[in-house]
Order: sequence, then structure tokens, then C-alpha cells
Amino acid sequence: MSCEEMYMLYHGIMLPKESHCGESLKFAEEFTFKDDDVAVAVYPKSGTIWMQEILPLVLNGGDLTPIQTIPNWDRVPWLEEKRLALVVDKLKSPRGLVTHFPYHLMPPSFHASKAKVIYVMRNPKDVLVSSYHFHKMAEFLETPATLDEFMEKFLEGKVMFGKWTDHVKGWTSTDLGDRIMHITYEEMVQDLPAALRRISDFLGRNLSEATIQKIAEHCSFKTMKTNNMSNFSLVPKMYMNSDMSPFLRKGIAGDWKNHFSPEQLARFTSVIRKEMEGEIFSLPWSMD
Ligand code: PPS
Repeated sequence: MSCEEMYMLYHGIMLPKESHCGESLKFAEEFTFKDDDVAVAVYPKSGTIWMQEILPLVLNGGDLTPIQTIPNWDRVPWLEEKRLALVVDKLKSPRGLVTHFPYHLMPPSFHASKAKVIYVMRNPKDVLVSSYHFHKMAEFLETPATLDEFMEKFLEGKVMFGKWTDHVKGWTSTDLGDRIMHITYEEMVQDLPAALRRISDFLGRNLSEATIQKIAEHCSFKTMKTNNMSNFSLVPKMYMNSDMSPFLRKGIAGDWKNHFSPEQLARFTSVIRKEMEGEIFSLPWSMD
């Protein structure tokens, strides 16, 4: 399949046609957010599926039913994807939604509502590596020839949802005040119970330590890898070929060190640094 056949352009960003179309984007634009909705905004490969596991558990006091009976894409659907229109009426409040949209594409009703949003950010070097492997296994995305070639596309924003730096800049300079919480993938890897306590406090849930520990256990990489409702094993191999690379691949921070050459590191770092020049917000990772 050619690139034109695989992707559509929406406000200048590339979206895979497999999961997005004009109707799904119109549905997102006209979507009515409720005040008690919780959105998770996240650049692809930064912790989306992880939050689709965490959010229902935190919102429902640790009840495992949703994560054991509903596939992640219907449990906490993507705002912009085709599935939302099919499942929206089945979602129970408080509803959880995920989105890869940059901030400026969030629909008017999101701004008019009091819905909260959690922005998850991951070291872009690991985002790149995770995305590179994902592009090899996802048959609906362009297969990268080499890491070098994919890195150039990533840095230019010629990948789904555009430039990583634009996404981060938009979501770290919002006017949402206390409606937004920022968290990093690395923070979650380092101490998941502590991250869950922060999320629970932000959402006004008063979870006991026993519930926090229970959620942490069910949202560990190891447990999620065996959860057929979350590990994409329900998706036919012609769409996602886990023989090439499993969706839940490594789940660690710093895998870029196993992939980047010194030249690639220098190139990546200099572009990201330049893009972030003049930003008040500074990245929480060393770029070296
Ligand atoms: S997507 O396609 O945008 O929805 O992908 P996304 O879910 O955002 O990112 C996939 C990466 O998140 C890792 N992941 C986890 N890491 C640690 N612990 C848990 N529980 C977990 N769940 C998902 C997943 O393994 C992908 O990262 P890599 O580095 O490829 O392993």
C-alpha cells in the first residue's frame, strides 16, 4: 500500500486511515464532553494503553470488571477514532477517553466543560524506538526501512499525529489551570503506586493503600502482557503482527540506548534542543 493510501491529512497532520476517517473526525469535533469526563492526552507510544488500564480502575475504586471484560479500545476509546461513535452510548460515567490530538485540535465542548485531562509524556528517544517497532508490526502503517530513515520522518513530523515537540509544547502551555495534570511515563515506570496516588488525588478519588497496590499489580507490564483485553491479541495478525514485535514490547525507560548510534544521538538531540529553544517549559530528561 502506498503512503497516500495509508494516511489522510487532518489540519496538516497525518492520521492512519485504518482507524480514522472524515466522519470520525467530525464526530470528535462535535463530541459533547461532560463535566465528569476524564481525558488522557498522549503522543503515540507514550503510555496510552497503560492509561486505558489505569483510568477505569482508579475511577471505579479498583473494580477489575472493565479491564477483564472490555477491550481497551472500547473501554477507554480514542476521541478521534472510528470506534467512538459505535461505543459512546455504552460508556458509563465517569467516562474515560484517550486522545492523541494536539491541544489546539481539542473540540469546543472540551474547553467549555470542566472535564479533567491527564497529559502523559515520554522521553522522545524511547517514543521513537517504540514507534519504530510498532511501525514494523502494524500493517496499516508505513514500514520503516531503517532507524535512520524513520528518525528523519519523526523529527520532521512526517509520522502520525505530527511532530512530538509540537504536541508537547501545546499540551504544556494550556490555559486549563487545575483541570490538567502532567505525568511522565518514566515516573510511572519508576514508582507506579506513587504515580497512581497522584492520579487518584487529581481525580478526587480517595483510594486506600490496599486499592492502590491492587491497581499497581494489575497495571504492571507483566500482568498487562497477559491480559487479552489489553495486549491486542484479539486483533488479527493481518493488522498487527505480534511475530514482528509484540505491542507490549519492553515497557522500560532507556531502551533508546540499545538502538541509537552516537551519530543518531547527536542528530536527535540537536534537533529536539533547537525545537525547544525559547520554551519556558524544560524537558524532564537529559537529552544527552
Ligand atoms: S499507542 O499505539 O500510541 O497506543 O501506544 P502506547 O500505548 O501509547 O505506547 C506503547 C508503549 O507503552 C508500553 N506500555 C507499558 N510500559 C510499562 N508498563 C506498562 N504496564 C505498559 N503498558 C504499555 C508499551 O510496552 C510500549 O512501549 P515499548 O517501549 O514499545 O515497550
